[in-house]
Amino acid sequence: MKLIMSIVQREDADDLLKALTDSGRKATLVSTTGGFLREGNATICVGVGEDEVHTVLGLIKENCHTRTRYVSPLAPLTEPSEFYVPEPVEVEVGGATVFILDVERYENF
Ligand code: 2BA
Repeated sequence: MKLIMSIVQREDADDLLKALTDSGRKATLVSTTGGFLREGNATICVGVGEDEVHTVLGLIKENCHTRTRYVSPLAPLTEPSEFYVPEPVEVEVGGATVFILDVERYENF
């Protein structure tokens, strides 16, 4: 068995959860925050058999989209802050960051 942990944007989480549950799979949504942007994102955990990994990855790809965010960098410590005009930096986020872990044991009481 594998645990698929998929970090996705909040905007895509509902569609992905619906696709997973419509396909008869169980899923858990955990509200998370990205370390770089410090924006809310969503981590969706799905426990599946090894033969289902490919299908679940397909659902993730179909439902999670790449988006552009603009981040204002912090003033560098070496420059006096009154002369520093931050230029927003373009950052491309997503579709999804996926970790696939081996499950040693699974119980569902
Ligand atoms: P964040 O950490 O908020 O990162 C959002 C986006 O900012 C990233 O998109 C990436 O394009 C950019 N980014 C991240 N760190 C950067 C850095 N040090 N310098 C420049 N740009 C940077 P994604 O790569 O699609 O990641 C989306 C979210 O997935 C991340 O949100 C984080 O929550 C998670 N994530 C990505 N890679 C991860 C990893 N190796 N381990 C744990 N979580 C990860």
